Amino acid sequence: MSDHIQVFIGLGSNLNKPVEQLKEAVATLSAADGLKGIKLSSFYSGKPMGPQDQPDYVNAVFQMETSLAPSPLLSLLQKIENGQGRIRARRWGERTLDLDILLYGEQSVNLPELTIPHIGLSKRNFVLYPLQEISPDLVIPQLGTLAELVAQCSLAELRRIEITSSRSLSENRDRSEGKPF
Ligand code: A4P
Ligand code: MG
Repeated sequence: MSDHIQVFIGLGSNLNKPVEQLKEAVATLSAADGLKGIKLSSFYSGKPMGPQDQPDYVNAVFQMETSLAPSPLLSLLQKIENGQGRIRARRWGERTLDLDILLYGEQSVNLPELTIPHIGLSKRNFVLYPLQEISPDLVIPQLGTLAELVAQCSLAELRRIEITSSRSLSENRDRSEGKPF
């Protein structure tokens, strides 16, 4: 892939078998044109941020390389969300799949439809802890080091629920003929 940019995609689900939703999204992302999987965090389960009358969430972070510009990448993620039955009902409400662009290289993006770094990144344990697992030395544009942000963010009830391999996905892919999972 030419002109790779390193991106971190946040994945979240709390409907219709969340672990399966995340696995399906990882497979779709890995196979998409213009994206290449590098490292996937473990899956984490946690209480919902926002309305409490919804199921617990499963979250993960996927480090990828992309040749897509930020807006086309967002469009692709929204297409994948819709493909997995995403319905937008209420803000911070339940969803089969949420895909957020957490970081896009070292760039800051401020467009009407897209803010990078993702606006909630600095305060969300379900983003910071998976990020720390796969890329502990990250420095986040405008926000400082990941280590500082993690130190200020409680783990609360976040727990790791499924250990996924942190080997590079391309190694996995070599072993499984193009299918990382
Ligand atoms: N948008 C702007 N910047 C970005 C970005 N960097 N990545 C815009 C992705 N989208 C971005 O998002 C609304 C709009 O944000 C998009 O149309 C896009 O143009 P949405 O996914 O349609 O709606 P939403 O997700 O309900 O709103 P919001 O404010 O993005 O919510 P979040 O931040 O996604 O949070 N609790 C736990 N434990 N775990 C979770 O994952 N997720 C949410 C939703 C609530 N509670 C949660 C979790
Ligand atoms: Mg979202």
